[in-house]
Amino acid sequence: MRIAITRRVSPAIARCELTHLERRPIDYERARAQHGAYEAALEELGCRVQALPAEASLPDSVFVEDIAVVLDEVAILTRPGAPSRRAEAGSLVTALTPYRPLRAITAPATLDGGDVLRTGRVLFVGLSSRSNQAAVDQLATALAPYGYRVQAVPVDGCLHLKSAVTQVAPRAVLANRRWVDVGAFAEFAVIEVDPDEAYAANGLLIGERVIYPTSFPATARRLERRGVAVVPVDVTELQKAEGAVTCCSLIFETSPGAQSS
Ligand code: CIR
Repeated sequence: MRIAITRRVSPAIARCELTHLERRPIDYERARAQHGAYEAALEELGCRVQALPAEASLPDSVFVEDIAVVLDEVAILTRPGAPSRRAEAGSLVTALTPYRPLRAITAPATLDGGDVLRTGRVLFVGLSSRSNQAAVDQLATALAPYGYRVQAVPVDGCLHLKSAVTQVAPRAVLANRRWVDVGAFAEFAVIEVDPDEAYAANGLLIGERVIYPTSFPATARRLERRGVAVVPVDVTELQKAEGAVTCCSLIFETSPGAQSS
């Protein structure tokens, strides 16, 4: 069975971290409704959604992806680059414990899950304002026994590696080349975002379909022309918090050895 762990939008989301965006008012009720529709899309794609309650004092806690990297054999708790986000781990530890043994990234390493793009047995890890080389080294050491290779990828101009590139098909990635050198992804066909849609590289591949924001219609058309089936979701309020579609869930298979994405 495929699980998607989510967390309901914090009533404090207006105080979220922002790095590349200007602060704009966030309509909390609308954000909650959009998040609910996102969870419905996860269910439509076969996930059993396990929704954690909102955390009143943790503004960014809806973005659960940043707090853990869940692999088939083990889950790695990150040490988020923004200190304000480090308390988000608590309830996720409780949620993940039944499914995986847990390991943790420790200081001086910092890592946001948004910087980790897994394709098969390779983890591409963004070197960003949130994630550093020490985290790459710790991940490589922790995961080598399971046969994973960890490859650092510098990102520049955006928050996370997965702001710049995500996998959208078994052999294709969607990328904004202004923010990442796609040389690391030589085994993949590269679909480029529309030049007017800089933030459009984040899609969430589940099975054979991609949950994708309605706010990037030109890039969505590019995906569809390349045979990628898009499941549209309106996440405009979460985007004001510098969030995207991968960051609102942790998706994995319950049975060991199954492919998680
Ligand atoms: C932050 O700056 O940490 C949040 N406001 C947004 C995190 C988005 N996470 C993601 O895309 N993986």
